[in-house]
Amino acid sequence: MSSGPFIIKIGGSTLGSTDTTYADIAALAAAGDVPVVVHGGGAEASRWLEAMQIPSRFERGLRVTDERVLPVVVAVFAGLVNKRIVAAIDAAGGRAAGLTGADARLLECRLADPALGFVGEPVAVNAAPIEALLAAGIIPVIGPIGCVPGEPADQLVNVNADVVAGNIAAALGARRLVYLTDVDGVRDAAGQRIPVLDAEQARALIAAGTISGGMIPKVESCLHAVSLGVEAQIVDGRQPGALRALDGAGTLVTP
Ligand code: X2W
Repeated sequence: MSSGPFIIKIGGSTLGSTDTTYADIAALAAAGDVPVVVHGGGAEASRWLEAMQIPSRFERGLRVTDERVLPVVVAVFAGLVNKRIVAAIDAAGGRAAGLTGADARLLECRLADPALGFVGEPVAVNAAPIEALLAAGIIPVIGPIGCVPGEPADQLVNVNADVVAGNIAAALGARRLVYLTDVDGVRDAAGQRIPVLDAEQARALIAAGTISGGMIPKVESCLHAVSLGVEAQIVDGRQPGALRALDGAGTLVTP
């Protein structure tokens, strides 16, 4: 098992609810558990796009990001959502600072698929900005924007936040990766929560369509991380104290 940081992914649909996530993150940092936060904000982006009369379209859980969508998702993820989380952790007694994958080329990407537009698929993680913040005792809060290196400027791209979290956990040699989401874990075909899910069973459930939509990138990112020795778990972030009661909660993914 790795001994590195604790990656906590906060999903858009659990953002802004009255849970205890931010206080728990501040407490983890105070206890020396080295939290690194990765956030989404897909629901918030969809609200802003709707207000601007730009329709949202997803393929296999990924937002089709054309030249009208891109500036909105950059503004919402790197700006509004990121700063709200930083402010909430600060108010809970932690010290947090925001980054995205475009800062110091933290997350270098290539274009995932021409049909998806400006959607990035990570190819490299440059962990230096995260390590610099951690060395200063600051909690990094990372938004799901990546960069495709180029001239005259790197191309900003939209990256699924679950994929960002998995790649950062793998690159940092994280101890633990927890996805806080708005369901109580991965469900089987009968709708029952699966407490422990191994790679073979996960792949079969994806192939059968039982694991679908936004759960696919979560489970695939967990499988990637666990293959590198990270402990990965998907839990219900709406529960107060979710980060303090991880044993037996949600779905633990195993190799
Ligand atoms: C996502 C990034 C945000 C995200 C999007 O635009 O919705 C892609 O799909 P949640 O809250 O974790 O769903 N990007 C490419 O993943 O947010």
